[in-house]
Amino acid sequence: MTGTFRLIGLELRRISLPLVTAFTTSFGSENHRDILLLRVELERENTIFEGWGECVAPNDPTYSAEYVAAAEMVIEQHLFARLAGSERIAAAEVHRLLRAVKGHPMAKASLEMAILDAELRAEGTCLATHLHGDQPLTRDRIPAGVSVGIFADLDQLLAAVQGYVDDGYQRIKLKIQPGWDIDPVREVRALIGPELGLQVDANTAYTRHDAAHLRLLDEFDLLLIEQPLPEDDLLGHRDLANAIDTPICLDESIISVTTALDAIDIGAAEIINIKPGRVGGYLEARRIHDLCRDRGIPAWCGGMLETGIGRAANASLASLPGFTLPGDISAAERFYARDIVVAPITLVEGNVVVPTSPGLGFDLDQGILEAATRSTRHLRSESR
Ligand code: OSB
Ligand code: MG
Repeated sequence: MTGTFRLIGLELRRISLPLVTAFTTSFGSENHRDILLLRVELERENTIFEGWGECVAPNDPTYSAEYVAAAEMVIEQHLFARLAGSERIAAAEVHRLLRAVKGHPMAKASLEMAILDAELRAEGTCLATHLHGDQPLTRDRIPAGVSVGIFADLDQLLAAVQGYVDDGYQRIKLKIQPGWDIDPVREVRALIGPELGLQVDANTAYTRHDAAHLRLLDEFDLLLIEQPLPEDDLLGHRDLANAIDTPICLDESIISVTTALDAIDIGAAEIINIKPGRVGGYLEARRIHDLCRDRGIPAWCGGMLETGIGRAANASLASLPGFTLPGDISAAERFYARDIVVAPITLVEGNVVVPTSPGLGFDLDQGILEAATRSTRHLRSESR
């Protein structure tokens, strides 16, 4: 990356998008998303470069402590000034520049993302190429997986799963919780047959005392069980990994390359779900990818109901070779009737095409974006 950028402006834009169907997990249900988008303006030699980022912080603090209103506030009150005050800015520096502020990885990731988008657009490089570094790109498409929420009854679940199978998804992930686990998994396995990849995600809904119950899942040949126990219970996950055959995959517990290393070392993470927002950005996500690859730990790219901005970036990240399992990378229409980008991600024979255009790999549909916008705020660097 050549030249020196300065961060001179930031737009904080809140949009509202309805979900095509309510999405229910063990921690709650939502039927619309209130999303924070960022637009940065970087200046280099009197030219302005624009970049967009998406903050994946959800409406409520129920997946982790972060939520959209707090993310907007911490960016405005604490994060922006630390970047705007820097003589030169680069996406690769954002993690370090923001380290003094504890937590808020999703807010930090969205800033890094917007700056990365601007840099890559300025250089004419796509995110997949950038993330690969010296390594050659080995795939231009990645297998699509879908995350299926909890339903009021089994018939509705089976109808939804059948629809996704018909769409061509290559693996199905079912959300589970106590009272919605063994039977739904049995029925779905019977519906989809023995070949299609099937996995479950508990979003921390079980306890250390549930090992005997979770062992009942072993007969369904699942790819993995994701985050059965609370995020701080690494030893509980290790013990569970020893008690059941289904591989343990961590999501919420993995907040950095350090936690990933510890979880792998003690045997708490047999597989890792890598989500850029949860770990503070795409660059930390790549470091965790590299670690998993070096340690022979299967990894896959998670999702947070992203719009076309984050969905394009995730598809680019997921093209790295260490993502050996299908991710939660679905067509935009799985969540949104009308995405905010010009060419929403679709499925091509059960795959998602890796974006190749400069930046994160999307173009915004300005009309849709304006119609979805609920508020905008502008911050400017004080030295300008
Ligand atoms: O735990 O993976 C999760 C969505 C929101 C918050 C947490 C999770 C999820 C999903 C959906 O499972 C993933 C997606 O398809 O975007
Ligand atoms: Mg999860």
